[in-house]
Amino acid sequence: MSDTRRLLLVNGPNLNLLGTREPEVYGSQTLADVEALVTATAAEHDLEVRSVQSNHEGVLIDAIHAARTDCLGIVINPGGLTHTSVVLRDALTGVALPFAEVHISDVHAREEFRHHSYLSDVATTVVVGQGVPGYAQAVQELAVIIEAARG
Ligand code: CA2
Repeated sequence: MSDTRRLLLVNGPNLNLLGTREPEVYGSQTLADVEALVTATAAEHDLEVRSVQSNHEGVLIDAIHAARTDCLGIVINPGGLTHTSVVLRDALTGVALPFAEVHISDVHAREEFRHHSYLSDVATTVVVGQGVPGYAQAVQELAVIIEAARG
């Protein structure tokens, strides 16, 4: 177990396209902006951040497994995998780290197929429809929970 206080930030499929299209749904900020916001917010809580974005489910799962030994929690926007992926759920429950599920858009106000998440009932906290600032909210909520758990 590492002594470094670190969070894993996970962004799933297609989130590399943030800021390039659909600004009416996802805003105009880029993935780099998201990663900078999360890093700055985590630093306020004396936490480092390791960021991963991938369009491949297995890459995300490997990153989550690696976090088991050297991260204190996970902030994840699983993208469309939210609505399909039992294996992502199993990876997150398997590592037993607190995790925050983030959605930029209000998934509950969109198509029916976006209303169900395979993660929400096992997430430590869920932040939906707050735009990119929702990632900062997720870090803050997770940091409080991590501190409480460490005593
Ligand atoms: O609202 C969110 O953050 C979502 O997780 C984003 C996913 C979507 O499938 C979920 O239902 C809700 C889609 C990510 C794709 O992001 C793009 C961003 C800009 C342009 C195109 C795609």
